Amino acid sequence: MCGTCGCGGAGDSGGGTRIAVPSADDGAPADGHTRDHAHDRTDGRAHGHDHPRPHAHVHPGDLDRPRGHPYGSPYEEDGSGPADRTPLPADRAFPEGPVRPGGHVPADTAGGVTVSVEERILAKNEDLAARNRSWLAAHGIVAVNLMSSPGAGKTTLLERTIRDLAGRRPVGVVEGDQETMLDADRIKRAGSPVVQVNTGAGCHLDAEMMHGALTALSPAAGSLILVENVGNLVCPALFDLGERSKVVIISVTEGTDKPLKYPYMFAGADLVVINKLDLLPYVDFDVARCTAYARSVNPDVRVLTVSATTGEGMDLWYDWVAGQY
Ligand SMILES: Nc1nc2c(ncn2[C@@H]2O[C@H](COP(=O)(O)OP(=O)(O)OP(=O)(O)O)[C@@H](O)[C@H]2O)c(=O)[nH]1
Ligand SMILES: [Zn+2]
Ligand SMILES: [Zn+2]
Repeated sequence: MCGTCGCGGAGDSGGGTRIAVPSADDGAPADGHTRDHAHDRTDGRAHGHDHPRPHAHVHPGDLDRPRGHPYGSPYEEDGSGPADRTPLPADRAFPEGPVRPGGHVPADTAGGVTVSVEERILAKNEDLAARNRSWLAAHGIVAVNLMSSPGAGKTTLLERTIRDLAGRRPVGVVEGDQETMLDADRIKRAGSPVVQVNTGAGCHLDAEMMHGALTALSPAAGSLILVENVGNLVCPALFDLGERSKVVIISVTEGTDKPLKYPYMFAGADLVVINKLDLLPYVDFDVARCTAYARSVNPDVRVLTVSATTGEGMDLWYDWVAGQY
């Protein structure tokens, strides 16, 4: 369970995370069940145990891990990745590294230094995110983290983006959801390689999950990696994944005031996409005011208006993506 936001199965400790690739039966009915091989956590080892009350803990191996080579990853010692920038061979895949030996110690006593659990979890996440970021940069891969409340239209926007960008550049998708392969199945049907990260009770993706997903995806140099975070306007804002950019999607059915009510999410965004523009005539939503609210917490943020179902405004989104390279 994550000591930072209180959710289970994510962050530094506890079980529950599964990383899986949709099965080969392309176009199979989306039954909502996780298929193929799924692992508990990204290291492939079950790590379940109960605590009488929530507390975070660290694993000695995490503290001792050499800085230059994270947990048996595809990264090279200097974090740059293979020099030829080719996709990573499967036999160099991440999960078998020396991560997370058994046993644990309370976070606030490890090393004899008192550090708040939140600081420790976020510091560890930032370390892993930095490794993700340098590896992505070394391969010319741009990762964009899409965040929104549930149902704002992230997957719909991804489906259209995959279809519209087909042939222009390789696109891979990391799908974050608490349960099911539903979104991954949709993405696969749209034609893109996809890895599903099920966070169990967890309410956000973190840098370790991103690392596991990137390893499973093994993207080609120059790819665009679109990350669909867990539908949640709160916790994902805390966790850097090592992405190039953060995008918040808000739909016109959610209310004009969202940037004021969830300021951290909007303050950290590089782009705000206002979706479901086709529904504007039917709802009480003020685009100009919502934009002003977003800018009140993030003065320079770009704001685009789109309809992921009709395609209106999507060209501006593609222009923005192209500008990330
Ligand atoms: N009218 C309209 N409906 C949309 C638009 N984009 C998405 N939807 C609908 O909104 C609903 C939710 O869309 P999804 O793409 O699944 O939303 P999501 O953000 O991926 O949802 P979670 O993964 O659960 O967080 C679906 O019924 C979509 O068809 C849009 O631009 N206009
Ligand atoms: Zn949370
Ligand atoms: Zn979705």
